[in-house]
Amino acid sequence: NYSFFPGSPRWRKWALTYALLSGATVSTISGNAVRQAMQNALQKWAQVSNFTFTEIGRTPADIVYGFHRGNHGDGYPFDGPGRVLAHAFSPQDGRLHYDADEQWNSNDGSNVDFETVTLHELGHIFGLGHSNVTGAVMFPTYAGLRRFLSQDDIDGIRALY
Ligand code: TQI
Ligand code: CA
Ligand code: ZN
Ligand code: ZN
Repeated sequence: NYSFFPGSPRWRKWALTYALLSGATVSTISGNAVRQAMQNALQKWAQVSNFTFTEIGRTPADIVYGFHRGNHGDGYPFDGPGRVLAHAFSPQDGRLHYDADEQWNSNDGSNVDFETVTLHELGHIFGLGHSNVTGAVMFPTYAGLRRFLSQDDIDGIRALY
């Protein structure tokens, strides 16, 4: 089943803002494709919760996402192509980092699917830990495209909020 972070940290408001941090650039995916995939993933969580999301063109924002490579100053260095793809912090931190050294591609399933990873990392942003349900977005194994929330993910966010 779903899980929460220790102490069940959560957001204390429903209207969250988000912003794309201009950091490392990635050749395989455009800025617009990144923003579109983020919008799609946020929409899927919004459909099953009371959250609303508004993009703003500056920081600070509640959710700040962007690409970083190698050691990027938060104590959790990225590791080049493969293995760690992204990480996110628990509420109410809001940082979501993607490893700029991956073959990100929002449409090609043979590469790392940006929307799939985003859907998972947003779960962490909201306070969900990992699930042991195979097929849940919060199941901690990447196995290609997984762009829809499972009932377990929905039960998790509804139990937390
Ligand atoms: N990144 C890990 C993850 O997001 C980082 C991590 C490990 C983590 N333990 C954590 C983050 C506990 C928050 C709390 O799970 S990852 C997948 C999946 C990763 C993995 O790069 O390994 C996805 C990122 F689920 F497919 F394995 C995205 Cl979808
Ligand atoms: Ca990596
Ligand atoms: Zn980081
Ligand atoms: Zn995870």
